[in-house]
Amino acid sequence: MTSESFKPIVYLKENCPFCLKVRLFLLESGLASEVESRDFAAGTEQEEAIRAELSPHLDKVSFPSAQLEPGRYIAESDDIIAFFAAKAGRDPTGMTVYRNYVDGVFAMSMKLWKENQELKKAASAA
Ligand SMILES: N[C@@H](CCC(=O)N[C@@H](CS)C(=O)NCC(=O)O)C(=O)O
Repeated sequence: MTSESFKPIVYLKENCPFCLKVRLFLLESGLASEVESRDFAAGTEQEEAIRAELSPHLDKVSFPSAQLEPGRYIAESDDIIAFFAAKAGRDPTGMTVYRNYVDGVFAMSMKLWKENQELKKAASAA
């Protein structure tokens, strides 16, 4: 397959907050139809197959991941979004739904997760 005919692929885990960030960006930017989305649920055969595909190309498999060009894989939600935004000349900070999610529910869930980790650490040290 040539780079010209290649459709970029995103690998998205169901219910993953980082994957939802990428999903929202692709939908709101209108780029969803230009990207193939390989969605999977945790603990399925699909997940195993996707991990087997990604692991030779990434230092550490995490989701979301993407194959931007044939054989060029990355795995960081912000890097994936930055790639597609630059390619399409779109500014994610101007997208209402995306920004509301990133600054609202997503930021809050990250904050609560960190607080929870710290509390667990403090509780186990006490
Ligand atoms: N900084 C990463 C974090 C991604 C992340 O932690 N994703 C979780 C799923 S929600 C993950 O891949 N966990 C490890 C795994 O499933 O193997 C990003 O923004 O993409």
